[in-house]
Parts: sequence; structure tokens; C-alpha cells
Amino acid sequence: MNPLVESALNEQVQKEASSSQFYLAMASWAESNGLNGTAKFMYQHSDEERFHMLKLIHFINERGGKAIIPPVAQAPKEFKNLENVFELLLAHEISVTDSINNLVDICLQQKDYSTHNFVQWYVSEQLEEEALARTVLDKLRLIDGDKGGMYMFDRDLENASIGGAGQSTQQQ
Ligand code: OFO
Repeated sequence: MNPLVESALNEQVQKEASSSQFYLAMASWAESNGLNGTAKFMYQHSDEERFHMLKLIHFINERGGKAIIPPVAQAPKEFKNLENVFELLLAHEISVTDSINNLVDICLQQKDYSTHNFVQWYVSEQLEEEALARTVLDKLRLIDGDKGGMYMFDRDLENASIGGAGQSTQQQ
């Protein structure tokens, strides 16, 4: 496997692992604050990110590279409020999109068209995740802290699904 592509893929493994940890911290915070719908959504999102990481690990190893399992960084312990949680989530997803775009660039520069093809799945996944985060944030801004609205929001989030969710358990 092209070493530059392999190293960029391994960096992406680290990003997906840190996304999974970050959303796990959000899930735990929501659960301990009685926001059970949000907690369920975030636990699912954390699993989904782990699936993204595993998909990369399998790809690197199957193509003759060596996947590196990254260390786990400390995730935040506290969040200001729900709006803050989703602002951080959106900012995080935007940074992941930048890193996927960088990976696409490297594949093209190195003329690695099969990895380029593989990475397209992540390109569409990022579009979905950013759009979902923006929709949720818009709702929260409309509610503007209203208690009844927050109750409904949390209940609705329990039934919201993350792009690609459900594949995780089947493909790990
Ligand atoms: Fe892996 O999609 Fe979010 O980070």
C-alpha cells in the first residue's frame, strides 16, 4: 500500500476513534442529566463512529497495510448545555470533513483510485452528519431553552437515526 495513503488512512482511524469517544462522553453527560433521548442518540452515534473506524482498519489491513490502533484521549467531562453539545458536535464533524477531504486529495495525488473510491463512502457520510447536526441545532435555537420544548426535543431525538446506523452491529 502507498505509504502516504496508509499514513493518511491511519490518521483517519484516530479521528474516528476520537469521534466515538467524544460522543460517548456526550451520551454519558446526557444520561446523567436525565436527557434519555439525547443519551440514546449519542450512544448510537458513538457506536456509528466506532463502525467508521473499524471499516478503515479492515480496509488498511486487507490492502496489505498495517492499521495502527490509536491511544484514547481524555474526552470532556462536562458540557454547558444541550446547545453547547450540538455546537461542539457540528464543529467536530466539520473538522472530520476537512480531514476526509484531505484524504481524498492524497489519494488523487498518489493516483490511488481504489482507496479514492473507498473514501467516497465517508464523503457522503460527512454530508449527512453535518446536515443532521445543523437541523438539530436549528431546532434547539427555536426552542430557546423552553422547558416543554426541551422535553419534546429530547423525546424526538430518541427516535432520530444517524446515517448508516444499524450497519454497525452487522459489520463489526
Ligand atoms: Fe465518522 O462521521 Fe462523524 O466523525
